[in-house]
Amino acid sequence: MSDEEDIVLSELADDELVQQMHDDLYDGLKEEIEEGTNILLERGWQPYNILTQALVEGMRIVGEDFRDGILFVPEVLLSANAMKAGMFILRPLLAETGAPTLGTMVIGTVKGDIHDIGKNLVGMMMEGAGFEVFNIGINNPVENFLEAIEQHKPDIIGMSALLTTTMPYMKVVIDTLIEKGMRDDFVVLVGGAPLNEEFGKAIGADSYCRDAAVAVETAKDFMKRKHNQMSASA
Ligand code: B1M
Repeated sequence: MSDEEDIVLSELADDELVQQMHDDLYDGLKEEIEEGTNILLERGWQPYNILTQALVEGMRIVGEDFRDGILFVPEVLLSANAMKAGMFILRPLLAETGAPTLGTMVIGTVKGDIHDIGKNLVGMMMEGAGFEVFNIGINNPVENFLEAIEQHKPDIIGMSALLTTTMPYMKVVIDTLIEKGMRDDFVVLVGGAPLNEEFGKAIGADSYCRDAAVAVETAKDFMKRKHNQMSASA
């Protein structure tokens, strides 16, 4: 019997359990992540704290070792899968605010890029804050954004890119909106690990969002301004 099998998650103290969840995420153990997430919920942890302290932090460690060539794509896929299983449990709880709809967002990862964990997290947090979110998935050419805009008439367009090779595609989407005379109809928010504020400005986005919490705050701010402008011109 391995050490892993000896560990009973429910017998661990909170900090040990969180530590163990980092290890389990690293090892891509989906069922253990589900179990750990449920245990922390039963112990009264806030869904947001489980998300940030157990899951996102675990994924940060995975990311470091991926960068350093210690972990490879197949292993990281397992970690991502385990992370998604935890997020799946937390999603309805994060969305359970009962708040009226603050606005509508279409969010997607841009063409050439299949990273979706951060984007999904932003979507979940936006839903939790009271936005209606249409998540159009990964690898989206500009046509997909246009189709979703037509269909959902969003207030906010969110774009995610995790690769230095795909982040320039965000400008393609924004430039297309400009060409079509639609740019000013929406707030465009961008995010993803390789981006920064300067890049966001350079491509003509309204704002770069460092993380999901910043995305929510920024979106709320823009909606507040939009409503103020509308009531001033009424
Ligand atoms: Co890839 N990957 N990956 N990867 N991967 C990175 C991004 C990388 C930094 C790893 C590294 O080398 N350290 C590196 C990019 C290097 C670069 O471009 N400079 C990299 C690479 C190279 C690759 C491949 C090319 C590897 C290969 O095939 N040789 C390949 C590319 C595939 C492709 O997209 N075409 C690849 C593949 C993969 C997997 C499929 C194995 C998997 C993705 C699984 C999935 O997403 N379903 C994967 C993963 C998991 C990662 C790392 C390890 C983790 C990303 C993640 O989920 N982080 C990542 C390393 C890293 O980022 N440190 C890496 C957790 C997530 C919560 O954070 O996504 O940053 P993040 O999202 C944050 C913020 O950025 C922000 O809010 C989120 C929540 O707070 N945010 C937004 C994100 N999107 C936003 C949108 C908004 C607002 C905020 O809109 C309003």
